[in-house]
Amino acid sequence: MAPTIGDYLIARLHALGAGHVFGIPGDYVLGFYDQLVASPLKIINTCDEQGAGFAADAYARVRGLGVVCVTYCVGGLKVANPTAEAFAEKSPVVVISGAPGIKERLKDPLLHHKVREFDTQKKVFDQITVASTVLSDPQTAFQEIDRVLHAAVRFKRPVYIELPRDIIWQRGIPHHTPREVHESSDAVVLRASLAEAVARINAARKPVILADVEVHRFGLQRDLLALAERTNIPVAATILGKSVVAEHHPLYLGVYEGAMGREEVRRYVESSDCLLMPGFFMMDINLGIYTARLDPARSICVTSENLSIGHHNYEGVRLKDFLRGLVRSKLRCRAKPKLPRAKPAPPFTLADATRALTSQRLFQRLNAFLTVDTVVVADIGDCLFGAVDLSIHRGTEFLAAAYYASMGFAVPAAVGAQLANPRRRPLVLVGDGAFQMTGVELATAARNGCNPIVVVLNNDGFGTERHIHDGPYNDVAPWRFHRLPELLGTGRGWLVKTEGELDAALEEARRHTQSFCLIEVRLARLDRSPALDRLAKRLGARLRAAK
Ligand SMILES: Cc1ncc(C[n+]2csc(CCOP(=O)(O)OP(=O)(O)O)c2C)c(N)n1
Ligand SMILES: [Mg+2]
Repeated sequence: MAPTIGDYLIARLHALGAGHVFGIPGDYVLGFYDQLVASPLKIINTCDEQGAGFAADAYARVRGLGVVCVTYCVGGLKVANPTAEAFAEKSPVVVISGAPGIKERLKDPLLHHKVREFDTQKKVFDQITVASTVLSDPQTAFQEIDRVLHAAVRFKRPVYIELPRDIIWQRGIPHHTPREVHESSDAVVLRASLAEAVARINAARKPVILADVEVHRFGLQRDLLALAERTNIPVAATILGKSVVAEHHPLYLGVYEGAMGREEVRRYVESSDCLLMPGFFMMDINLGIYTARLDPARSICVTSENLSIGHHNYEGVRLKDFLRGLVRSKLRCRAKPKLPRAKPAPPFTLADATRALTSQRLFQRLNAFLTVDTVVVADIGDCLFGAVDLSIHRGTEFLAAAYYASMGFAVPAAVGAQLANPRRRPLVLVGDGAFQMTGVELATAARNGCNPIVVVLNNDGFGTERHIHDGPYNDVAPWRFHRLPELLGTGRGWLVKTEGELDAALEEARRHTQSFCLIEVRLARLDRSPALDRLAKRLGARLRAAK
């Protein structure tokens, strides 16, 4: 007998690597929640659907597929923002929404949660996913599930599956086997593109690899490393690609972000006569808010969507085939390049324990705190700018929504990241403003045995915005963040104002592994990290020069 549609969906999600489903139920999806309870997938109830969306996004980045399951419109539309983020930053999240049954829709009644038409929510998700479906017909439901899930995995972008509540118990067609889709490159075009790329790279005096987000999403870190090590071509990463290469690797140059980043990295990358840019997207953040000077004529840009070498475009070449093809090609091995090394972070010494903390000293101390088991999860704000200078030990250990830049990502994302890989303990960096949006998801962390260390950078409001343009709208209510454990009945909190207090709190937090730790760090209102300072100064200088 064929499985029910709900069970088939669950089986496919599980087969594709998902072990958890984030969300909040409602009457339109309760039946499917019952099917989930009886399945190998574990339900993670969050405090709010937006938190579930961010958690699923982080889970997908770490594990390859994330799932969020919510009720119709009131839940679904709250997940629209994290889904938009997953789309913009290439994260394969499956959004499952319950919905009124097909039979209930006859005569177009006004059922609760309906906005305008029955397909209003579906239309919204059509804009922010790569594939979407309403499972309205048992005859086609299995194929539809296959089609949509394949798109998530193929394009590393979110998809939407709507489950009318009367469909989940119905059975699909018998003897259905999921379609395995293997897409391969056009062999002739692949050969021609590799020939041109190899010739360019071999002829180049100073080739550089600039690796971005898709290397991580398509799991090509090892291939990238093999390419670099075979040829001794140095590797820089974008902010979105930060940590695709272990940052202690001898061929690692640093984060490239135009004028926003370290000057030596900028100069090295921009003076390259052959830039290989795997998985690179020309977004303003990667381009250092358009301060980047990258010449397309000297670039080899390859993504899951297209391939261009100089001004030549090649159709039908897959990113993986191209990168692996390069590794197998006759690329010449060069002498080890002399790289402009970042000055090693000065060992953190506590000269004066009573000195008031600054953002600069905070990040110096945090740099010394990282281990190979840490995953850094940064929110938007000065915590992200400061985090760019942290030195991440192994691959895949830095998570941030640096491009879409929605505040409130970090705390729920830490829950998703830790459930996806329980061997890593998250270090969450989040501003006071962003924490007020989703920090309550620490309750979800506690409930599910997660133990992130959360550093709240409390600078009394929207600090980043104060540096751009200040006004009373950048103030936030003063919370006693460190007392959240009292409310939640678990976790530990510290309020730190001095270097000595920070030092002690971090060491205690390292030892306190049984629940979450929340370290509220008081900073001066207009304090800023060295990275944000660099950005402000460089942009200021450029603006003056342009006058
Ligand atoms: C959801 C959302 N709302 C508004 C913004 C605009 N925004 C960008 S940074 C910022 C201030 C962040 O404040 P906080 O979290 O305290 O960090 P800080 O800048 O003080 O370091 C705001 C409001 C945003 N990026 N995302
Ligand atoms: Mg702030």
